[in-house]
Amino acid sequence: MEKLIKSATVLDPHLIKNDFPVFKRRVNGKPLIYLDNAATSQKPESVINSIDNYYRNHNSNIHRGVHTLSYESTVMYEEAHKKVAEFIGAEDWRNIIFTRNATESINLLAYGWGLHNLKEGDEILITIMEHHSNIVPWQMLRDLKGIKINVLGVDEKGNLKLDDLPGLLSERTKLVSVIHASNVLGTVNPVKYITQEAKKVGALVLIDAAQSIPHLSIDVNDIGCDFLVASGHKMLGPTGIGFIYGRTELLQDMEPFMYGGDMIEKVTIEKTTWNELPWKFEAGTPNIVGGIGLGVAVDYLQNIGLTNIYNHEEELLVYALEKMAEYDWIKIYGHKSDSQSVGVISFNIEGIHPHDVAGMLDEQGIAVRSGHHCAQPLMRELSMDFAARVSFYLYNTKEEIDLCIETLKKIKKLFE
Ligand code: C6P
Repeated sequence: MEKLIKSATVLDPHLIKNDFPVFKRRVNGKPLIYLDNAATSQKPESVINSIDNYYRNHNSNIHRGVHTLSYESTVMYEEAHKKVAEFIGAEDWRNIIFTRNATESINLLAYGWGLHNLKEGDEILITIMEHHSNIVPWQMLRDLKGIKINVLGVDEKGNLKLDDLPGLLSERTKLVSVIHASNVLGTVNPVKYITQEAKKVGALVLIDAAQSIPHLSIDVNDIGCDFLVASGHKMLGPTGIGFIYGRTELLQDMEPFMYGGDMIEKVTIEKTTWNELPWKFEAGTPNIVGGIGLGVAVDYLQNIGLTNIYNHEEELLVYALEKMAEYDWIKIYGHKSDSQSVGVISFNIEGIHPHDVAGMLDEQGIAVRSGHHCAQPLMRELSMDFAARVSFYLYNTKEEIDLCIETLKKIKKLFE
């Protein structure tokens, strides 16, 4: 509640809503209030049109033919890699590998890098804040290779216990894999500092940017990380597309994750050599239209400006936290310090199961998530099994937050 709005917003969410066709529909007879953006974002008309346009006018396989459509598809798909590279400050588009999502990206790194580079006694450092997708693949490696997983904890304010960091790092640490923004608490972790500390012991650094990249300007060179992963669907793009950024030398040294068509240079029955980056890691016919749609989503975000988006969400976050704090029957998790946060608030209402809260909000057209948010170790640490969660994006308004809180008040009354 100590958060302060640092800058005035210059973004009009009412105008932005016009770009998103889904807001024309009603849910349970009410205008849709979409507060489940951490699960997935809505899609602007331009992204939807790009998918429609691709299938109507360009549909063809990439890298497979000399005909016009194949050439156009190939150029469009490569162009999308370039847009993502530029978006995160990567020096070369070949450092961007398209995957299905952040989960597949981390698995690709666990198999492609971890399986071949880690040995018994090596250590990986994660945090208790991680999404399951940044825990379970490393457990697979722990069981296969005999590596150890160390875990950095959180304090009662919802921040990482950074004082413990040096004690958890040693020359045995080969990878630090850390969530940038928590999908439960909203906390934005100081990944540049963590990277600097990891580098002191020679560890590689992987950033899970699934919840940060839709809201914050990211520069992989400024952070200094070796790998960064994200999902397109949380940043206005289609589902089924995500990416990995990796440093060139590391990607070149890594083994492929999937084997088959397009990832090869030359195949004989005895031996195969690999294609150049990024195709070495994009086996088979990829999600071409998904990649193109993601490129258009990046255009949209850049047009609005990440600073404007962040400032708007910060204003919504401060507003919502202040309003929710007026009711002592709402328990909010995290947000107890002035450290940076994205617009995510997990909460519980005394005596009411969060699934009931989410269900009754839905009756009023208000979409929120309830559950364990795929972060069970963090939930356990915070002494909760489930929570309801609101999460904001560029099209949300203060009026929507008011309506959500008014509905929470009605739900509370009903249960009394
Ligand atoms: N979190 C949420 O509602 P995928 O499912 O692969 O697109 O994203 C996985 C993922 C990885 N890291 C973080 C920090 C995430 O928040 C997520 C997805 C969603 O919180 C779905 S569980």
